[in-house]
Amino acid sequence: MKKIENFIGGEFSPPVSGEYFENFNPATGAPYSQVPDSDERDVHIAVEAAEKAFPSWSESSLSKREGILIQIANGIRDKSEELAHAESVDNGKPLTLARSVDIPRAAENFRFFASAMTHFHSESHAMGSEAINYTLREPVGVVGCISPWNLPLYLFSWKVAPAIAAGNCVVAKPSELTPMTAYLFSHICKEAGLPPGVLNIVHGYGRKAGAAISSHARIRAVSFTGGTATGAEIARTSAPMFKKLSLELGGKNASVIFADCDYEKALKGTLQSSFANQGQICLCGSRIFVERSLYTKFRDDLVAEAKKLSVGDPLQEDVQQGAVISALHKKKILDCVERAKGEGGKILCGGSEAIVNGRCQGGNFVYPTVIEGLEYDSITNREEIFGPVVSIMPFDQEDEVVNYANSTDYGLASMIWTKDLSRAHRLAATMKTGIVWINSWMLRDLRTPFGGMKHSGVGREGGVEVLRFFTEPKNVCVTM
Ligand code: TXE
Repeated sequence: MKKIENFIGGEFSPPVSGEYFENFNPATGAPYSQVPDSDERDVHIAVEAAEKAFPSWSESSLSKREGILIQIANGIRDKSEELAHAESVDNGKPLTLARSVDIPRAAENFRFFASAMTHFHSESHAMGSEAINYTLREPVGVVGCISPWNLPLYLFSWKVAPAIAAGNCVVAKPSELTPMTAYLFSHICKEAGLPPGVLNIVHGYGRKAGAAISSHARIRAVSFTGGTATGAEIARTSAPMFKKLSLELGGKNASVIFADCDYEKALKGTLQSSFANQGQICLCGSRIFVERSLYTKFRDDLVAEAKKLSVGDPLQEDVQQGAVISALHKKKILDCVERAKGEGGKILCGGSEAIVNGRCQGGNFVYPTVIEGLEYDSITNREEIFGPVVSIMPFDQEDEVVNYANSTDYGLASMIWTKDLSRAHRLAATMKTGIVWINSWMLRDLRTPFGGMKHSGVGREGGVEVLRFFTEPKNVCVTM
């Protein structure tokens, strides 16, 4: 069984405890690698390595940092097939998805922030002839990055790339459920010439290694993506220590479909937003509101398309739905379906475990599920399920659907499908979400602010926003 190693101070090392735990392949249910069970001692060693690297890295020229980030991007590109395969095995997602989305995007994150940092600038404020203020943006220091399992290398690199581009040194922890690509990536960083200690990767459980990152006094900022409950716990630890915090949390996103939409586009987009990555993307649209005059047709077509999605071995090229992340998560999803039934929901398709024969018979598969007949404010429509499960409902009035869409504690993304441009802009302005897609889903420009309102998080990633997060502004006032 392959043994994953920590990457600290440019070297590969076992955890101080010497203990490892098993990493399971979600598609087969079998353990296939061993993960270091790191604790606060490993995190502390990583912090010391990061602190040692910081003076030289933070003062290195932008062109040096840019060059190394581009080398890392090239390294990911050159190993993309190996990484895509590893991501599929580790996470259960279709290989075709890892190959077309996850791994290219991880390379793009490095390429983008290599360049973005060279365009980053700060402000000056003149006070007539009396004085001028200018703002310096200095790297924060040692920062922590904690990432989830749903888009493993994609989200890990989305945090690490801007952090190091801005001159910080990082202690990072990928999810214990999907550590493999971060491990392979640590080799890429070494080969790319990233100086020792600039990026340190500590593997292990959230409650141990993750908590040690959020509670370490010398880690000055924490960027986290994951569950809302975990985000609250990290905030409880970090806030009294006055750490900078960026929290990207859950979502319960609404797709709002008007009768005047481009029908084929809306149907295809909604199918994708419902079931991509087995519904395990914080941006997935799990509540679908359809204008009543279109409701029956749209519902029937969505159900027909959902039934056509091939569920099976993620390594097979024609499979569209792979495994969900774990047996525990599968149970959570199926329990949510039972709860929906208890709330009066009617299962139009799916609603059960999918049995996949052969190599994957011990895996964690769930059929794409569409539920009808739930109240907009039912628990099913308020709580994140994070699986291939959507609820579909009709609406009559624009005001009514705005109220429905905004009725959850979450506020990450919303999707509006209409050809009426005035209505689209009007609705975009009323949505209490950090992201609004009009006639698309997951169309991403890395320069834009990314993140959510309400319980979907605090702060924004992406473009200038994240470079501001990973730097401290300092105002210098000079009298003339
Ligand atoms: O994520 P966790 P879980 C949602 C989704 C899912 C739920 C729980 O609804 O069902 O969250 O998923 C680390 N201190 N999302 O429990 O635990 C952990 O090791 C510091 C939404 O698997 O939040 C991992 O690296 N770190 C989501 C990371 O946090 C801690 C993506 C995320 O794991 C920690 C994933 C602690 N006390 C789940 N506890 C999204 N927004 O995309 C855990 N971790």
